[in-house]
Amino acid sequence: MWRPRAELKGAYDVVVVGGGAHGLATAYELTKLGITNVAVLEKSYIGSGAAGRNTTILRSNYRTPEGARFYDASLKLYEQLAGELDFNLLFSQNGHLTLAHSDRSVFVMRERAEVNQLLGIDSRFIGPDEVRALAPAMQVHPDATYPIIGALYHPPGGIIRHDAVVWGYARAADAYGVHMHQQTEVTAIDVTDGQVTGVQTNRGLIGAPIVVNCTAGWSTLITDMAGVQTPIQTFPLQAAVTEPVRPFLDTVVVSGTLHVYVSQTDRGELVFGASVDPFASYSMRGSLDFVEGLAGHVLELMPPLHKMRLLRQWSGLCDMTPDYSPIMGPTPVKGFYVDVGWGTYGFKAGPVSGEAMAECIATQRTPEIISAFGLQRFTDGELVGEKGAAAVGH
Ligand code: PYC
Repeated sequence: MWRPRAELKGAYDVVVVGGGAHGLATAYELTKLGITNVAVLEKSYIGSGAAGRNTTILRSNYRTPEGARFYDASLKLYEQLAGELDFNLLFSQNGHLTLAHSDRSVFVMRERAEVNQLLGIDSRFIGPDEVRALAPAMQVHPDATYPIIGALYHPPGGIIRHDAVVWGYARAADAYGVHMHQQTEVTAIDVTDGQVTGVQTNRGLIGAPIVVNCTAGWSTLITDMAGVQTPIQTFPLQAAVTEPVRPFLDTVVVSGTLHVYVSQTDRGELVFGASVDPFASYSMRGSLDFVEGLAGHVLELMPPLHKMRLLRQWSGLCDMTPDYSPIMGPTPVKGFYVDVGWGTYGFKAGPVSGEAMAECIATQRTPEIISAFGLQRFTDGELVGEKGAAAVGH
């Protein structure tokens, strides 16, 4: 699908650090703007980090106008991405339900629905009868321990095959001349007089006037190398998948109160996720504690699943910012750009981030759509509070 190992040149116009959805989308979008002398450096294999570990949920029903507009632009790009990349991405756009189990969550969801509707995003608050019709396997009963009293319904939400997204972008970027270097780890970033001059790697030096940090999980280690500080803490996020069963769940179901989200893949497996682990760590080991809690919460929602067997569990790393919005754009070091701090939202934003970062680099101007997400906002106190739109309480 792409050249296994392109020649590592001594210099590129742009070096992208991170071979996930964001890094590859950025490289691909750069080529569309005529910048093709680009390298993507990936310390492991393409899609081995957050891009290949997330639970593949796409949605744009965010809480802030800045966030909702941004993620909606991404969703719209995802809708036509399979055609653009000529790669089947298995996008099942069958809707997304965020359950309300309390008056307070009804309030927050109604508020989100209003923000969404003002921006033209298909999102509305629905009552228990409609929830039952959309997800008949769910226990929508007033006597349940956590009764479902409504939901935020977002019809354009859904799931997409995450590794296909990565492979599709990688193939397209490669076809336009991008060099993808797997097993190539950045060990230092060279800065002279406040300007990036290149990166040092386990395979040698690479000169570049522009370096873009598109990593997730290790983003602070890369920004530190350039001498740029970001207010990010890294937490593990665990997930699990069951054996396949006949299709019974079309929509994505999320319960913040029960700290769980569930979807069914095209192959019939149920994919579950939960909150980030309660401690900052770079560990990617799964825990029994997580599976026990997860199983209990899933069964509260869907008791008939009690005989299903888990196939596998895994975890990834999430770079959490104080306001749950990303950090994107230029930094005080000239030529060093960041596309980081995605928390649990990164995969949804791959296409729009690629477009915005490529435009930012090519024009040397920050595109309007990411202007609220600059690093400077933490100094200016202009946060973009997106915690209220988190799938579950992190
Ligand atoms: O924000 O929808 C979401 C999400 C699901 C899993 C992680 N984040």
